[in-house]
Amino acid sequence: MSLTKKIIIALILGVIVGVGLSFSSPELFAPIDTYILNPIGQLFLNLIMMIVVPIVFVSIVLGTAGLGEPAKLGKIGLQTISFYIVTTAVALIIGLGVGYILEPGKEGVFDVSSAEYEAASAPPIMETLINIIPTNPIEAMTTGNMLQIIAFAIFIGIALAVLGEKTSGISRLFEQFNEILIFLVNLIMKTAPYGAFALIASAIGDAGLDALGSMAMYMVAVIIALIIHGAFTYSLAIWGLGKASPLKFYKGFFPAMSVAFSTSSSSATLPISMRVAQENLGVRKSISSFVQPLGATINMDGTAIMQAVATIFIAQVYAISLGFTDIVMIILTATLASIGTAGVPGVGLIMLAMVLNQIGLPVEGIALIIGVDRLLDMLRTSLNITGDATCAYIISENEKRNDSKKAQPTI
Ligand code: DAS
Repeated sequence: MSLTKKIIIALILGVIVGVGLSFSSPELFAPIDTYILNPIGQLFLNLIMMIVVPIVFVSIVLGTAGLGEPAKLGKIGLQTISFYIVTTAVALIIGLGVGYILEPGKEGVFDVSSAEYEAASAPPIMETLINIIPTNPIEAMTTGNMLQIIAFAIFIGIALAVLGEKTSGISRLFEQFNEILIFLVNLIMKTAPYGAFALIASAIGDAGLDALGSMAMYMVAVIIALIIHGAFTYSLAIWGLGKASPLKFYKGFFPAMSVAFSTSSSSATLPISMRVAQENLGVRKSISSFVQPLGATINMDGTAIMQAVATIFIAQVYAISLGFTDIVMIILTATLASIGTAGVPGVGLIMLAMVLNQIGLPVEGIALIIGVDRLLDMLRTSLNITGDATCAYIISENEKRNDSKKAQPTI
């Protein structure tokens, strides 16, 4: 049986067990979660997080060096950043539109008097952009500062590309280290069904179905916006920009989406999403190794959609009307905010606090949505990594077409 089928079965069983546990008493759920589900889920997460920093560093070095001359790196980099910014802005507009149309905040009767939320501090955006260049690359690696790791790896990759033969031994070393990491990814992937089962059973069992009731409209609004963005924006981009088949893309990329769904972490899923993009979709290694790690850190369309819907929802619950400038500020802040945060579970809420602060909405409104956020995080993380792979797929398909045109003999 294929790994994809095993993961799908594991997810279905996980949902069934999770729903069953959500009806059970806390006395029954707690020990099952503490001694079975959580340890299995955490072990799986730790296994993939163990190789994230080395695989991001080595992939970006090889990806950057593999692109060859810095001019090509500049071209691919510009295409990548532009695609990420435009699709994030589109995601926000879709989220805002669905939030205005469905009005999730007007449906339920929400008791805001007891709502309180301590926003985790997030660095100002300008500070984040300046700090992309690490003063201590080793510290960046030990602390898992993904943007700084990526920046340092790009410099190393450019040096290897320019120095060429002089550093061929080092390049070979990176390539052999990459082989080791790919072997470990394949080994860890074999445990994915078990990890997926445990993580989703624990998340659903913990959220409880009562939390889903009052937040149903909010969840429906987020899910509809996620589906619209995935089904239309990405499909249109693959078809229009990549001249490729969206259906082939989604069929091939599904295994990575299912791992993102169960881990709720773009960073943790990165090793697997790169392997799946390269092996199932034929994305060139040099492009996948550059575009996807960058995207896992700075491109989070699913998160942007949650932030847009949540902002409209909180404004509606507190009966605060948003003007045109507020809407523009939401789009700008959320687009920039996604650049500075790593792809780990729950980071979307930290960024949401930044957006709410920026437009003067009560941050304690986050307390209303926190109960269902873990479940929505699974879905939006799947979309986050899909946006990264969409960009890599489009660029790779176009590069292949350009190269084949150049190879054709001119008559
Ligand atoms: N879980 C985050 C990620 O890994 C997304 C989020 O928290 O919104 O992409």
